[in-house]
Amino acid sequence: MQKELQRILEQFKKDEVIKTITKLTSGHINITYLITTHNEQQYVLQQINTAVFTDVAALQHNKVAVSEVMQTYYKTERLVYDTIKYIATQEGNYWYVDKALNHWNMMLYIPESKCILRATQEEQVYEAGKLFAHFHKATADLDPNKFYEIIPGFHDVALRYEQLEKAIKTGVSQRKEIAASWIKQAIAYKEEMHLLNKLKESKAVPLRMTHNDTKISNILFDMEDKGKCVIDLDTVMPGIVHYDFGDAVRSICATANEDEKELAKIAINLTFYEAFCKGYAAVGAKHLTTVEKEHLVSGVKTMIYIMAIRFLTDYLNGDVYYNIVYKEHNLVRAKNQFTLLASVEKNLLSLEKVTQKVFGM
Ligand code: GN1
Ligand code: MG
Repeated sequence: MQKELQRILEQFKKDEVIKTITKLTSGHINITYLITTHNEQQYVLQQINTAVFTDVAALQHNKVAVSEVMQTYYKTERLVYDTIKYIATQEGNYWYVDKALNHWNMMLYIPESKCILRATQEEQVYEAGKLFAHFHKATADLDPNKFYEIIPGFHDVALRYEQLEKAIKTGVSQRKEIAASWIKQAIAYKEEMHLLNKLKESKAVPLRMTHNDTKISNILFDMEDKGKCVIDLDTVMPGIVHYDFGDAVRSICATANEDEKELAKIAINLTFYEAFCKGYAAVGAKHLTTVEKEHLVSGVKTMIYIMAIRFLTDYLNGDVYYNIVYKEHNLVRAKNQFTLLASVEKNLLSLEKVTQKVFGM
C-alpha cells in the first residue's frame, strides 16, 4: 500500500517521501488518506469514487475554482479562515489516473483542526452558520452557468419524486407493504414540496453556487471550537441557497441522528435553529434576496422531504445506493426524516418568527 501511495504522491510532489499513512474514515464516498512525509509535510490524498462522480475533470474544475475564489475572498475580507488547497500534478492537472484507472486528487492537510460529527453546543451551530454564509458570500459573484452540474438533479425534488414513483412501481413488493403508510405521507406532501422548484424554474430565486452537503462534519473547527474551514467541495455546483440552508438545518439542528430509531427522540431543536440563523446573519445576509429569505423555512422542509424520499426510494429498491448496516436501515432513516418533517410542520410559526427576526424581514 505504501509503495503504491508513494508512486501516486510523486505525481503531485516529486521529491516527497512518505513517512506515515492514516486512513481518514469520516466520508462515505471516497477513500481518503492523511499522508505525512519525511519533510514533515502533511497531505490529504484521496481516491475519487468514480461510480458517484463520473466526470472527474468537471468535478475537479468546480472544486479548484471555488477553492480559489474562497482564498481570494478571505484575503480581501482579511478573514483568517482556511480553505482547501488542491495540488496539481507535474503535468498541471488537479487529478491523476493510475494504471488501474483509479482517479486521485491531493490537498494540503489543515493542521490544528478537528471534525465534529454531531453538534452539541449552540456555539458550534452558530459557527456553522457563519462558515456556510461565508461560502455563499465568497461565491456570490460567480456565474453558476460556468460550472458543471456534478450530479444532475441532485436536489431536484421533481426528479427525486419521479424516482420514488418508479420505486413504488418496480420496487420489492413486500417492502411496499411494510412502508405503505410512509409512501402515503410522501404522496400527501407532494404539492407543497414542489414550491421551491417552481421558484427556481421561474427564476424568482437566483441560481447560485451551492455546497450541497452542509453537514457539521464538513466544517473543520479549531481547538477552541471556532469554525476554521469549509471542506468537501465534491458536490459544489449550481443550485439555490435553500439546498444548503435546508440541509444544514436538517442535519445540524435535529435532536437526533438521521438513523435514530426511536421516533419520540426526533424533533427540530429550536435553540440550535436560532443559533444557525444568527451565525449566518452575523456574516451579513446581503447576498440574499428578499424572496430567498422569505423561503428559508421552505428550504428546511424541502430538504428534509428530499432526504425522506431518497431513503424511502432506496428502501423500496432493495438498498442499492446508500450503505446500510442492517436490513431496515433505509426505512428507519426515511421514518426518521418524516418525523423530523412533522416536527418542523408543528413548529412552523416559531421557525418563521425566528427567521424573520434574525434576518430582519
Ligand atoms: C450522502 O455520504 P455522505 O454522508 O457524504 C449523500 C448526501 C446525503 C447524506 C445523508 C453524494 O452523503 O446527499 O445528505 O448521504 N451524498 C451523496 O447521510 O449522495
Ligand atoms: Mg460529501
